[in-house]
Amino acid sequence: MLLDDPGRSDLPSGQEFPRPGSIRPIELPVISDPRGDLTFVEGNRHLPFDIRRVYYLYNVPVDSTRGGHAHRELEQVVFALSGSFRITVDDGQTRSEYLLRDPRRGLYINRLIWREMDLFSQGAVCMVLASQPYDEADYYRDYDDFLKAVSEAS
Ligand code: T46
Repeated sequence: MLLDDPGRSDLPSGQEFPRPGSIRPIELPVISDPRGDLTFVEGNRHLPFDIRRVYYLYNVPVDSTRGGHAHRELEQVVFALSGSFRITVDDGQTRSEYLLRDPRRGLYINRLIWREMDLFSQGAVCMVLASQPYDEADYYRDYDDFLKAVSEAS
């Protein structure tokens, strides 16, 4: 699936907090003029969390595979700031693939979602906005441990 569908730039008021294991496209605003495009993001406005960490992947070899884990609590939104890559997300029952290639359109990934990233284009830059600081203890890096956690949460 391409993240090219129009989405929302703001969460409607009163919207329920996303359930664990949920995934959804996020569309950010853009202000365009002859000087170029400007996109901005504010925590708790365009995303359903406070942004407590930003990291980015770059100089990624085109045959690289990243991810291969899920998080206990962390929520994230993943963007392709430049170039493109595929992200495969798995809630323990269903796997979906997204091609990220538009810096305005990201993918929100709640806790308890397994993710893998590959098919990086030359020069791709992936930016991730995260709800928590880095904590290795928050990772499920073993797929069976992840499935067990999903079944315990449901
Ligand atoms: C995710 C995908 C999209 C840190 O020290 N601080 C950090 O904030 C991060 C993200 C990583 N690290 C260390 C941990 C490892 O020693 O950097 C090393 C590589 O991390 P990892 O193998 O987890 O990188 P990816 O690209 O496979 O996964 C990352 C995130 O970890 C993950 O949450 O969703 O990007």
